[in-house]
Amino acid sequence: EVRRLRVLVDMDGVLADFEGGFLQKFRDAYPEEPSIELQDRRGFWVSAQYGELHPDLCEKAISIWESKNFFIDLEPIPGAVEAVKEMVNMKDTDVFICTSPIKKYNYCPYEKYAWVEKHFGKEFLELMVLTRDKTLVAGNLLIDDKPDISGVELYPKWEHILFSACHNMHVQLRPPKRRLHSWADGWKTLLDSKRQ
Ligand code: BVP
Repeated sequence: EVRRLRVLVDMDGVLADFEGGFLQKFRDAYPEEPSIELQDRRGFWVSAQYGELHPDLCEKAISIWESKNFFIDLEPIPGAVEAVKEMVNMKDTDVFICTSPIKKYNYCPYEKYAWVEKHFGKEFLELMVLTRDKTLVAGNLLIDDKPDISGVELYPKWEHILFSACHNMHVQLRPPKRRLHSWADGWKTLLDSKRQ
């Protein structure tokens, strides 16, 4: 008898380059406004840090990811597509793509599906889990760039692995919390550490 390993993989910041796509489209839309270099990003919420720069910039930032084609145009994170394609073919391994859509639903949920079809193929649409509360989803691992993941379930089934991103580089992890530094980091070893 083999216990299968279930891996939940986040989309924005882990598969799709939300930060890079945002910065490029923000600068194109608001060339006269100041912006934040990726190396200077701090905190998960882009809108919060832009709002600290100037109060008007919070809603200008939000207007970027609420626009049509923002999510579909995101570039893949280096190595992500190759890694996840390999992961789904691994023995005794189930993979799901677990992502929180924004509340303005006009484009985001549709474009998240379209993005997965574009970069992975139709079969991967089967793996999509869209939820605003990831604590409800049961899995052994959740690979996600958001440092604090909470919801109504106080004891989520998964171990959260923090995927490194520009905004979380300086976050000090509370042991025994672990990081995956990139898709070139040892993700197979990480998976093996959870198998029994
Ligand atoms: O769809 C993304 C964009 C949005 O939150 C979602 C994060 O999803 P997960 O990566 O957790 O699955 N988002 C929203 C804001 C501000 C809203 Br006001 C933000 O600053 N950053 C951000 O990613």
